[in-house]
Amino acid sequence: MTRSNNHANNSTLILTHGDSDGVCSGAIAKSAYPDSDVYFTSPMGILDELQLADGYENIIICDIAVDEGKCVDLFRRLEELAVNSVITYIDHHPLPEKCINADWMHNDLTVCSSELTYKVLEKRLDRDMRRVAIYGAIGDYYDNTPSVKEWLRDWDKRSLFFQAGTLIQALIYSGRNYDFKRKVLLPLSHDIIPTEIPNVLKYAKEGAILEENLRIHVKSEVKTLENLAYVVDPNGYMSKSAIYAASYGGKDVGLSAEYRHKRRVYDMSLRSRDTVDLNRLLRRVAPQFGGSGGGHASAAGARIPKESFEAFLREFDKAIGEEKRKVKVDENGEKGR
Ligand SMILES: [Mn+2]
Repeated sequence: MTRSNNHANNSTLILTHGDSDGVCSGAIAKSAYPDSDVYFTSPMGILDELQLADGYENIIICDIAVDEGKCVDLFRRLEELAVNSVITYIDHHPLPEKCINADWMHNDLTVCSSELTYKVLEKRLDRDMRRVAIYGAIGDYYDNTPSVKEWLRDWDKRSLFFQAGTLIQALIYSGRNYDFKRKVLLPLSHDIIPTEIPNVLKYAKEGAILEENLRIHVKSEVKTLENLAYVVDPNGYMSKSAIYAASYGGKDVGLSAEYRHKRRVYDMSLRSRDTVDLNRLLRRVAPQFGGSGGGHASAAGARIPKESFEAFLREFDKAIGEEKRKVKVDENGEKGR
């Protein structure tokens, strides 16, 4: 993260994630608290950011997963800050078991962080900011929730999807260009349509070309196991490669893996198009191979040491098969009743 000024006169601090759901959550929070400083951070960086949080009346954190290894220190620091500040922690990632739900924690696994941010801060928001929440929902694949479906009826969804897709593609293309993200977040907090924000259309177009080349590459390079389709070193967006691996491999789960020479590990991104809960499976299987993994049910990530990569793929493939059989048995049981 980059912090240009040690906080000036603003009374609110907003810390959010740099992906599209995070940018939209941050924009909604900034719309509710215009006199705020906004910074982008991550589950690994959040504790460092909070070192500089003293003196703010309000501290709002959006879309930052609570890391298993850091949660005790993180909760201790937030309780310390809560003596003098109002803390609002808005997130939709699973909470580590050892961290109990504090009263400043708004955690809901069933909706995206943008939807949750809108709902938590609704009293201070213009109703039209729902549109920004929908952009964030689409960005995180959480646009099938009851509220988002209802909110969508207020808009021409063709135009809204054009704006959302353009915004999301541009933000993905911008990668770690946090300066650009900040320049998007501010107009978004005023509900300016993405196509009117400088460079958004240009970046979206560049991103679309990269994605198209990637799609064609994955189409020819995809490999399949029984339940899993995967691509290694696709040299492009990891999550999109996982999606195209699943579709061209004709499997319910797609995986893209990239070798990291320095650490001698494979970093991977996974997508499920089925009922398979990737978060649960990865948390169980990855540690068996000296790695780690988790995330959401339908979108997750993992890191596995180089020497166990092949064995991990085979075991994970088997685990998906078992999971699917279990789901089938449950469904049949239901019908039988
Ligand atoms: Mn999110």
